[in-house]
Amino acid sequence: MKINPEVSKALKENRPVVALESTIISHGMPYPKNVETALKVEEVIRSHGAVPATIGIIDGEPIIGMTPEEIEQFGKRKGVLKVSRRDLPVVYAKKLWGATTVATTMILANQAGIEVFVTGGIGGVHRGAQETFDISADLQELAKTNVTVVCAGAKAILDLPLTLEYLETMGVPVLGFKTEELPAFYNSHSGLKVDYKVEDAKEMAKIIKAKRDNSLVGGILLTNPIPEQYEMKKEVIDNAIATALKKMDEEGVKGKECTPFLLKTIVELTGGDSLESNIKLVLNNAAVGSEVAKEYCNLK
Ligand code: PSU
Ligand code: MN
Repeated sequence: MKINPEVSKALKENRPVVALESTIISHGMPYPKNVETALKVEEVIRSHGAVPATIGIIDGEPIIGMTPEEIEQFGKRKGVLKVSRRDLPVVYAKKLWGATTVATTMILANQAGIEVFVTGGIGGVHRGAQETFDISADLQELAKTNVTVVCAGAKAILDLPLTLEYLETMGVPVLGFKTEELPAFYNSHSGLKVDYKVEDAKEMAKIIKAKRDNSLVGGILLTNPIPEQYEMKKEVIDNAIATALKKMDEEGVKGKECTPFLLKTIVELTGGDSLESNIKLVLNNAAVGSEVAKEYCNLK
């Protein structure tokens, strides 16, 4: 893998590094907002004294800490594959371009020695998974890879109660940053409880350290609610999700296309409002993730 010199220097000196995924750029948001957001997220991380490492695969080589030019390429280039765990060997061998999902970003971050990863939302158990078996590989990865993922919960395109059950079975701690409620991505209320509330970044760092010190293999999910002023109205977003799910069914969209299709359709249906909320929550997660990474370095 190719580790950006700034990133490897920070890792050697025990300074905070925050990993970022690239599927959110290539498949999660439209151009050019995807690139603008990816660069802004990096800026927020820097402003908190941490080093960003956006992760992706170029010509079969994992890149840990992309340049702005590379991020631009992931934002607009056609044919960048959405790469989850099962795709990795093929993408490496065939020397393809691959955008990393939460699962794959965790794998590569872990191999590079980065322990904190910030994104918008994770994949989960899809609605109707009882029949389709559509459960994101992100959940299995959280069970086995030592990376803390900071996100705004999982969005209601998924079955949130089943996602929580799955994570419990897999032994993944699901924590709420200053909240007891699982945030629902576009708004902070899901009506579901997280396992534990975390008071601040320092406490979160202690939890990560306790997991590592006691050889408890696997990730941690830190959910961080979208700031109130950027929330979407529940009925607006619920309607958009319902319409998007119906459209997905009618058009026969399946497998790895589901999440990108739903995200794109919801942006269209809300006239771009959902995209604005999505951007704001990622920036907010970047701030929290950076603080957690900093506190964790202080403990190490
Ligand atoms: N949720 C979002 N935005 C995203 C994704 C999820 O709000 O961009 C992406 C992430 O990369 C996540 C992936 O890992 O979708 C999950 O896809 P799947 O359900 O196919 O595993
Ligand atoms: Mn899936």
